[in-house]
Amino acid sequence: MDIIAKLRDVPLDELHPNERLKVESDYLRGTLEEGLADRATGAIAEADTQLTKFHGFYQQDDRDLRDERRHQKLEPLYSFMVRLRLPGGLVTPAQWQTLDDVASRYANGTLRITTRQTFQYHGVLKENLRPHLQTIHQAMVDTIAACGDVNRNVICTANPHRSAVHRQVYELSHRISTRLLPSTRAYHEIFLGEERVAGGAQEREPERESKREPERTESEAKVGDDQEPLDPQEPLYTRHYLPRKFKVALAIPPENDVDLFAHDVGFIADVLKGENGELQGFTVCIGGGMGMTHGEPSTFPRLSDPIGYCAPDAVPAVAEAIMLVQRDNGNRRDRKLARLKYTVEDMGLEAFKAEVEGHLGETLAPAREFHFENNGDRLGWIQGDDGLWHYGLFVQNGRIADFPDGPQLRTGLREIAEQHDGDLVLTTNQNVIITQVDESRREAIDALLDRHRLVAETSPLRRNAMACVAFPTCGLAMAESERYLPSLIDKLEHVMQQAGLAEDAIIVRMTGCPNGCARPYLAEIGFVGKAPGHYNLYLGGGFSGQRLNKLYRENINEATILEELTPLIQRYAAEREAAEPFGDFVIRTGVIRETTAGREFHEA
Ligand code: SRM
Ligand code: SF4
Repeated sequence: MDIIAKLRDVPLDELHPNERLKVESDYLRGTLEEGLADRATGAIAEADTQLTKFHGFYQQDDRDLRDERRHQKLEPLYSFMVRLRLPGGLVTPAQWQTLDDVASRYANGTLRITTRQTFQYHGVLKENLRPHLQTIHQAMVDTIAACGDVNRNVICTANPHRSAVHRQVYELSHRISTRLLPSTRAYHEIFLGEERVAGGAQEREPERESKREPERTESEAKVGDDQEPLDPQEPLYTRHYLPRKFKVALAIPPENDVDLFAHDVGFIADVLKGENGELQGFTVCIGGGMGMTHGEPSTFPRLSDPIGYCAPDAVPAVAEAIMLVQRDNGNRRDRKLARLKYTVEDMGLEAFKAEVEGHLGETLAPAREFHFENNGDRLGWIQGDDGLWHYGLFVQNGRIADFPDGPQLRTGLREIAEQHDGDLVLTTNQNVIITQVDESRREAIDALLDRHRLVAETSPLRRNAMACVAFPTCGLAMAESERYLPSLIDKLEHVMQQAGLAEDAIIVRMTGCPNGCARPYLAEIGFVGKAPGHYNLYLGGGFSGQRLNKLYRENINEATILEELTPLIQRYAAEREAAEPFGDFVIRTGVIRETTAGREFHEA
């Protein structure tokens, strides 16, 4: 039964309050026009703060200044975080320059690469929102559906220029993203000044899709195209939209840079072995997700399960069918239990799959085997199939800024974008790849990297570490993350060095709360904020993102973290088997029990 039929007789009051907000928002318009015009406050109406997410931005306030401003009887220092929709993370050099300009003109002077392969801006004042969105629109970039209860930025194994298969997979990320966009014109009307037409939904601007987003193919006709739409203004989502966010990833083995199993939907490329490799199809996985709530065992991270296999051309339709099953079956009463992973747990994998196949009108072929080797990025120079070179540049925690006495990342990358005509590609490990460098130009790029100190001597430990944003902008942070992890890594590097492991990699990830934005439950060593200066320590994730970790110590400070980890790292150095990753070692030696299913995550 579809969502409209399902909810016809359910009073909105019985659902989560956000459900009423969506339904009564006039397709995501709310009172945003009025709120933006109100100069008496830096904020917008409370209800509208939920709607802006669907348009790609969040109201925040500077948490470092919260108390001081309260004492001064001032309203919090409101500003907005703006997140781009950038499927596959590709930015042309011209776009890079615009996006960089915007960081100074309308935001806090930095760009932040996110764990979903896009940019975020922080500190955008209300009056700068429209100019910000209008400027990036000129560069063919938008923020539509970057947050909210819709399909989010679609991520894929980085760098379409590496091989023909990478290109095909990248194009699919665009096709999924385009196909699953909401139809409402609210964004265009409110932020870009488009006139509202009767009904409020219309065809998307063709010009915006022609340059970056491949056309829909015949076989991509929408599910139910031949039927009367449930809701003519919002045919796919209806005015109810989804119960919760929805995330899609595509990976090309043996690389699992996207952490394929962490997302609601994952497509694993099946590539025919051979000189040039040929894309055969995709194994389809559903039901991944990271977020949980401390002290609520009904919430847990979960890895996705394979449900079948499909041809490359069928991928967008399969993603849509999965989204429709989630739309109609996801929990709309409790947002903590509303993600697809819980719908899968409630319905059972087979029943969920059967509904997907019902939408598709055909059964999925059996899932095929796949093999992942790592979930990091390939940093430094690598050569693509066409002979061009690509440079993977490490960006600590994704923050592109000019650091005093450190790398001049903004200036350096800006200069590269000005002088080089290849694309720049963001990765889901918060790094950037300078692509399509001809052999003859490598020296020039190396010189720029050197001049701006972009390539510091970093340990494998640091290069494989990742932190979420947390303080001062994230309203949900319980502890520091991006601002703290580098100094903890300094200390852990020392421990690694003392143990003779200076050249070894262990996947370390930190988040400021249990929501899991840096996918910490996949780390070999995961830190999850509990309170200021205190973290839960998780151990035993897989080196290729294939296994969840488990709680080892709760609510510990830095001194205890080092006390706990030092002997374990020393023991790892002394007792590990050849090429045994740290996560496997702690399980083999009984330090921690293996987590084999998300619902068992909390079991000791
Ligand atoms: Fe996230 C909420 C930052 C990737 C799970 N996330 C937030 C918010 C918007 C806080 C809020 O709701 O007020 C954070 C804004 C912080 C700030 O100041 O910028 C935030 N999430 C991020 C980013 C920027 C982390 C980063 O350091 O890169 C990532 C942006 C991704 C993007 O470009 O779209 C980010 N968030 C993730 C991921 C990783 C992923 O998707 O691969 C996850 C775990 C995967 C998953 O979804 O299960 C993730 N974020 C969450 C959750 C928990 C969701 C859940 O259903 O369990 C929240 C809280 C919520 O939605 O209620 C959240
Ligand atoms: Fe904020 Fe928590 Fe996400 Fe970190 S994990 S960015 S603290 S919501």
